[in-house]
Amino acid sequence: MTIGIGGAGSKLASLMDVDKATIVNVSQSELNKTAAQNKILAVAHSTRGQFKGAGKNPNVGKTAYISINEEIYTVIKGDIVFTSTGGGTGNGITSVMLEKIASQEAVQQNDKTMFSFILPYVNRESSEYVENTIDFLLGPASKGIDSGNTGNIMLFSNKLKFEGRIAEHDYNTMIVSSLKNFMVIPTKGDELELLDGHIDHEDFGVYCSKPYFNHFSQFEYTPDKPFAELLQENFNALLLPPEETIEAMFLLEVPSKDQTAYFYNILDYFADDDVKPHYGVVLNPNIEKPLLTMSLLYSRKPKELVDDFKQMADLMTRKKLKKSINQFVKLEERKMDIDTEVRKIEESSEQTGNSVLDVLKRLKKLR
Ligand SMILES: Nc1nc2c(ncn2[C@@H]2O[C@H](COP(=O)(O)OP(=O)(O)OP(=O)(O)O)[C@@H](O)[C@H]2O)c(=O)[nH]1
Ligand SMILES: [Mg+2]
Repeated sequence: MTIGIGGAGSKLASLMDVDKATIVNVSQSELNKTAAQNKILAVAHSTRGQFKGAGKNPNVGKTAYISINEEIYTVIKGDIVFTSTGGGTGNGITSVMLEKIASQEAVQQNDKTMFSFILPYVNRESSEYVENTIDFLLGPASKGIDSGNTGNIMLFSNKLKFEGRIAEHDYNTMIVSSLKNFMVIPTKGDELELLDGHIDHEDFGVYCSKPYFNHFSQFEYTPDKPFAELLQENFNALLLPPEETIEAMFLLEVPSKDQTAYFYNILDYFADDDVKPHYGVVLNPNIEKPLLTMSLLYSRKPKELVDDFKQMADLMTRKKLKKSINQFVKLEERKMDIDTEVRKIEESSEQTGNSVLDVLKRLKKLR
């Protein structure tokens, strides 16, 4: 079963699993818009109508979590949760959920939940989405991962959506098909003639229950190119690029049995880093060229990602600060150079180790 929380999460869950998806929102009208088997309304404020969203405020989602705590916690066990990290509903509800998961002593392998996060594209999306994302990644997401109690985490990004000017529904379809290509690995192992290795449902379940980031992609395999190059060229543009691989899994489908031995090339590539992938090679007479479905697990914290987000957030804050100084200070009288003022604040924040963003928050220049 698939669970979608908030606007983006619900649309993706519904596409992934139209027959059995559960969607959660604080807004009845948003719930009405998306088809799903099971709909859960989280109550944010008892006195307010249930037709508004969280208005990009994760605290609304966090408060609303209490109303669905028991129900949702049972529903997500062993399943996949989709949520964006930028909005208020998905971020807020999932934050509390992750804190709760992190506080458990140990979660059994079968009960581990996989998470698909949809990250905003910094260059085009609002600063609230970006700030919420930074808080989410550094806080509850990190806690959840560090506890070892989550399953795989998929970091989808809206970068390609904006850069490629792709319509929302089409982009969601791309995300879902790419995830399905990975999830179908053990079923293909059942249905197609096995030529070497094997990934059964149990192996696959164990792999998915590991608390690491999962980067998967699917591409034509050719022995003509070094595998390192081929893999690099075929990273999944819907996901953030992976860091150093600690575990891997692949399914190689070949149209002809004499291509079976290709898989040794892939094992050789990983052996350099002492990674021994789980693999299966199957005969698929319906394809023309060998097809590889590859998954890489990596554990490093997405620090670069957060740094990226922070840099952009600081840049936006600098712009806001310029605007606000322009508004409130009579430049003619004080002959103040805005750039110097901004720099001063930046320098003082560097000395104290705080970002411009933090300093401004303290100065109440921001929300
Ligand atoms: N890929 C994709 N991203 C989406 C979609 N809908 C919203 N987003 C992104 O998700 C973020 C906004 O989060 P939503 O899921 O709309 O927000 P929410 O969780 O419902 O929270 P509130 O609306 O604030 O109550 C932004 O980064 C949007 O670009 C979608 O259908 N597909
Ligand atoms: Mg919403």
